Amino acid sequence: MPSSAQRDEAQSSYAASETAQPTATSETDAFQQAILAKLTYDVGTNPAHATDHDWFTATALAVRDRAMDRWMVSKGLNQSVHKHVCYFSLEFLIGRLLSDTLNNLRLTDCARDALAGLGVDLDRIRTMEPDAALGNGGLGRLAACFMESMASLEVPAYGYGIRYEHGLFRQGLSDGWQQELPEDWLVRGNPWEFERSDLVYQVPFGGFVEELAASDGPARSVWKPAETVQAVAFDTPVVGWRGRHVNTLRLWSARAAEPLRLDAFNSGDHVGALADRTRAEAISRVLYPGDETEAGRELRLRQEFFFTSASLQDLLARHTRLHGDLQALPEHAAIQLNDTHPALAVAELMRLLVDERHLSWDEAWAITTRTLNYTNHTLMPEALERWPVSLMERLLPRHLQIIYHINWLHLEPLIRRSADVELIKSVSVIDEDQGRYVRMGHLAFIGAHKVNGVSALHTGLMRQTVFRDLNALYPGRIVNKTNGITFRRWLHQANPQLTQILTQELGEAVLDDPGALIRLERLADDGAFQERFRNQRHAAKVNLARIVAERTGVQIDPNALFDVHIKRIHEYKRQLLNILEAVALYDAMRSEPERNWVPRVKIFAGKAAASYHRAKLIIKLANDVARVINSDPAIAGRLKVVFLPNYNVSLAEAIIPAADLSEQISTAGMEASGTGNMKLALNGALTIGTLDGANIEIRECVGDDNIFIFGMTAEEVGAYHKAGLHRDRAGWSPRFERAINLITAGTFSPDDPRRFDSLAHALSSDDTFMVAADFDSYWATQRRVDELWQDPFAWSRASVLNTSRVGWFSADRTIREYAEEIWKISV
Ligand code: 26V
Repeated sequence: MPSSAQRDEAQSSYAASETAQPTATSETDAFQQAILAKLTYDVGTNPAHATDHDWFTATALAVRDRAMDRWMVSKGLNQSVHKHVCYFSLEFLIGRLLSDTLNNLRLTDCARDALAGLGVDLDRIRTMEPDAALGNGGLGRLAACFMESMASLEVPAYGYGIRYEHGLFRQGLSDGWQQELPEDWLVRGNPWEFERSDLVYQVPFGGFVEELAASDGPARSVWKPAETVQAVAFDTPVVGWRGRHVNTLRLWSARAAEPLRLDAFNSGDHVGALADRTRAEAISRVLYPGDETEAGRELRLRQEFFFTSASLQDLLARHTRLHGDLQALPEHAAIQLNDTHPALAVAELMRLLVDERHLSWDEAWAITTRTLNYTNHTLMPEALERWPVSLMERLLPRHLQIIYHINWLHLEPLIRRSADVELIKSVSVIDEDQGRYVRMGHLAFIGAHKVNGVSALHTGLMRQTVFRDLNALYPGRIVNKTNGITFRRWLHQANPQLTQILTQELGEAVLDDPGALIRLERLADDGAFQERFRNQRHAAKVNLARIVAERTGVQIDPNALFDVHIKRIHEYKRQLLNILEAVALYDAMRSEPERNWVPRVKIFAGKAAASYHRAKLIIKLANDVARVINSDPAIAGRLKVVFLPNYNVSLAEAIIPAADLSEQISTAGMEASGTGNMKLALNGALTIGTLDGANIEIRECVGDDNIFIFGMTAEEVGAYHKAGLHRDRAGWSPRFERAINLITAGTFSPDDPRRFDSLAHALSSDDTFMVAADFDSYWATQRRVDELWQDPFAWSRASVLNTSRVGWFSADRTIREYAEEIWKISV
């Protein structure tokens, strides 16, 4: 961080403009003029003809202008300061930026008034902005929260990633089946970004390596690539809280070195003339939606190397320009690898330092391992990245050599002290069990200064499982950094009504210090306060009910318990367990219609990877179950099931403030952390969850009485698997059996009674995710939820206590911990 003298100097130009604060109205007038000028001179229209989208663009451009001075100051600061962060991530799931930026610049009211004066509604035009969906789920959203938090804490940082032309697919539903539709966020332009057409790096691929003998020293390796793709920078300002600091999100777009082969074009081959260009530009065409298919894998590796190489070249160019001496790189930059997607950074930084800057191997290795850090986000074996050696050899021959050498230096001491073969196999970067693969997690681990997990449980499991032997070789390298969320987006902006109550009760300070939330505790038992709290929640539920009606045609009662399960659809996240509970509840309601059932709406939203057939079948099941339950008069609307299509950041912002119950029911040991769990608890939802990921830490904060924990622990899941019990359906309870039978009897799919047989069969032959094993505990816990709901005072108390006690999950806390323990930057 800069010294105060540095900061003062860097900010002096800005301070001059700050001294003459305009009055509120003149500020509104000025802003109105700015919007009109943008509308006329940049959008090229006038108020009489402007569409909502035109107004959005003009407003965004006017807002962006307000961040420019501070951006320039911050940049100056970033370059003069001791150290900055480079956050390398293949995903940034940003969502919309207008409200975020307005809110952080404290310009929301000003913009609202300015637009109102022009007859334009801010809340309407803000929905014109497409979500920047440059990510799949938790990992990408975490990167977006971290960017906002780093800017807010004035941690100098660059986010580095890919400017995908098409983000995550839009999800449509056709007869309850997921359809993937192309996403087109850039078609109408992106008012936030700046194309830096002068900031271009060459990224090489393929070819071969030549060994050049040198008379005066060791042979040098020279990579002769077959192909070069250009990386063009696009910068987006990331405005921190109160506009104090603005960081840069730098996304790379791929461009062919030669846009057109004129000879081919002139000879009439109009398609062939563009072939190289198409191939090069494919790199930044589309985000990978999770689990890759074989055919697409090569492109994914090209994406990973493309952005890693461009980002490192950019960092080295900046460092050389500002500081000269490469040995000092670790004092000026900390690189955080968001999962293994940028793990090639280990080999690429070595290549740049050794081959291109002619440092010795040992010097380069010291710099590399002092600069890089790696965050692991999953231990699921099928999600651990590994690349076939053959593919790596073809695409990145020099990197494969470097990786082999790194691996040799890493294994050689073990071989020398004749460590056992199993140990050597387990810590080797090359997996040779079936075919030969490069293990990217191992590569990142070996090349990193610190390696972190994202919750206490997950970090513990890293030490015990995937990285056990590496942890023993490099003790102390693994640290925990429990995830966090930015409260600016997930509380202040998504839930202005709750925020208003908080500022009224706790003062404006609560906006700056999440720790202040704890002072809400004293109001948890206050009847009058509870009523205000409930009214605010009710309004959010009315709003969600409107959205549900618009998008699904289903009418839901805002007085019912809103039970929310929103996240990617995956077997380990166990949406199936929740649907089965809905079926069992439906069954129970039908058998005892006279009972005093708690009215409940089960709300699902989430996307399945396009090639994940079972996840897509689960979506179909949710929709089939919903159709039957919602139209059955026998249960008198006391249970409703809805599947809201196209879950994204913006939809999350509408659902979260309206949730009463938060479903965090992953098989214990499988969800690294979760962050939706934090967002929902912060907004007053009670969690029903397993002892998994950050749920454990949420329980520690909110207290046992204010969370519903059920099911097996991670340890018990392990033991259950070991004993083979997951293959035994003998333990099924009658209630679970009945729910399964209803499904396999075609109750919900009369048009195709066998539709869900594969799901039922999987549960009975290999219940990997413990759906059957945890069902009874889940059912019983849901009935405890019903019981508490029937006591509005007790429920509201627990809800208020959730909001007040989860301040610790602010991403500001997480970033402070990274800064202190990993990056060595003082905040
Ligand atoms: C998992 C799997 C599981 C098996 C098949 C394919 C597949 C593909 C991707 C993933 C997850 C990738 C990494 C990820 O997004 N992890 C999430 O990171 C969040 C932020 O740290 C964390 O809160 C989530 O628990 C974790 O799943």
